[in-house]
Amino acid sequence: MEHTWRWFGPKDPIRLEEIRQTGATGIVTALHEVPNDEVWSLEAIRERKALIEAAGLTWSVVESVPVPEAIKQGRPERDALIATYCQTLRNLAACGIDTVCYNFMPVLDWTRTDLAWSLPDGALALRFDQVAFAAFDLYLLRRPGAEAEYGVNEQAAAKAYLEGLDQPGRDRLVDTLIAGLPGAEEHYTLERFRGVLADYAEIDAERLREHLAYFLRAVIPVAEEVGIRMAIHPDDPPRPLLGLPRVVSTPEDARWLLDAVPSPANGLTLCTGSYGVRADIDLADMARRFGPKVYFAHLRSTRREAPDPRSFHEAPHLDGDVDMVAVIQALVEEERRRAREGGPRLPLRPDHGHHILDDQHRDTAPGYPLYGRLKGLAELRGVELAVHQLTA
Ligand code: DNO
Repeated sequence: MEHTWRWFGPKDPIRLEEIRQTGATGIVTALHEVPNDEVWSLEAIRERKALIEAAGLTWSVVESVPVPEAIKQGRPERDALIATYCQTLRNLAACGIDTVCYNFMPVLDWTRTDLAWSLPDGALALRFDQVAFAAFDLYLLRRPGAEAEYGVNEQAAAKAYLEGLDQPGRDRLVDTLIAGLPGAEEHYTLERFRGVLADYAEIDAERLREHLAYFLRAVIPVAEEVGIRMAIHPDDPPRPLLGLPRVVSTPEDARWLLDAVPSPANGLTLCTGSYGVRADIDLADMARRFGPKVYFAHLRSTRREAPDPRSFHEAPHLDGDVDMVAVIQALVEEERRRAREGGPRLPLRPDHGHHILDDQHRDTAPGYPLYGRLKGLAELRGVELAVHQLTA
C-alpha cells in the first residue's frame, strides 16, 4: 500500500524533510488557510504541491475539503457553496490530485475529552470519557433537554466529576470539546456553540441524510467527470452527540451512502479508529465487504473501557480492540485484486499516535506527534510486509 503522513502545511512543526525519514512517501494535507466558503485556487494548489514535491514526496490525498455547515443544514445558500466545492474539485483534478477525504459530521469534527491522558508507560494518549462528556453537556454547556438523555446515575457521576475539577480543568474540558482539534475547521466559543446547536434543532438523522444525498447528487458527478475519488470519513465517535444527528457511523450507513449515488467517484475512508469504537463492527469484515470502495485507510486502534464502553482511549496501533492484522490482510488482498483487475492505489496513514519520548517536549498537535506516529507507521508496515510474504 502507499504509506502516507498527515501534514498540516507550512505551519506544521513537523517538517517535510523529517516526514521523508519516516518511510512515508505520500502527504495528506489540505489548504487549511482557505475559508470553507472559498474556492481553492489553482495557483495555491500548485504552490503547495510544488513544496511537497521539492521535499521528494507526493501529495497523495486531500484531507479534507470541508463541507460548510449550511450544506449540512440544507440552507438556501447551499447551492452556491456546492458550486464552490465543485470548483475546488475541478482545480484539484487539474493539478493531478485524485483523492479527497471529507466528512459530514454536524458542528463537531472528531471529539475527545482528554488530549494528554497518561498511560502506565508514560505515553500520552487521547481519550473520550463518557462521564466527562456528560459533565460538559449537562453542567457546562447546559444544553436544553440534555437531562432527559442521561440516567440518574449518569447525572450523579457527571456532577461528582465536575465537582472534582478546578476552574482551569473545566476550561480545559470546554476547550478540548469545542475549540477544535487539529483538522477541524471550526473553532467555537461556548456561546457560538450553543447557537450552532440550535441551528440543528429541526434536523434529525433522516433530514441530515437527505442533505447528504443532495450534496452527493451534486458533487459526485463532477468528481467522476474530473477523475476524483471522494472518500467519506466516518463519524468519530460513531454515534450521535449533543443531540446532533450523525449518519456515517456504521457499515449500514456506508452502504446507504454508496447506494445513494452509485459511481466510481463515491467511496470511503476506512477509519479503523472511528468505526472501531463500536463493539458491533468487525473491521476486517468491513474491509473485505467494502474493499473496492476503500479509497483511503486511516489505521489506528482504540480500547473501550469498563464499566461504560462508550468511554475509550487511543491504544497502541497494534494493541487495541481492532484486529489490525486481519484488517491489513484484507487490504493487502484488495490491493492484489486491484493489481489483477485494475483499480486505484490504496493510500493508508498511521492515524494519530501517542505522544512519546521527545514528542512530549515538542509542540505538535494532539494526536499528531512525530515519534508516536512514526512508531505506528513502522508497526503497520511491518505487519503489511509479513502479511505479503506469508500469503504470497
Ligand atoms: C482526526 C481526523 C479528522 C478527519 C476528518 C476528515 O484526526 O481523522 O479530523 O480528518 O474528519 O474529514
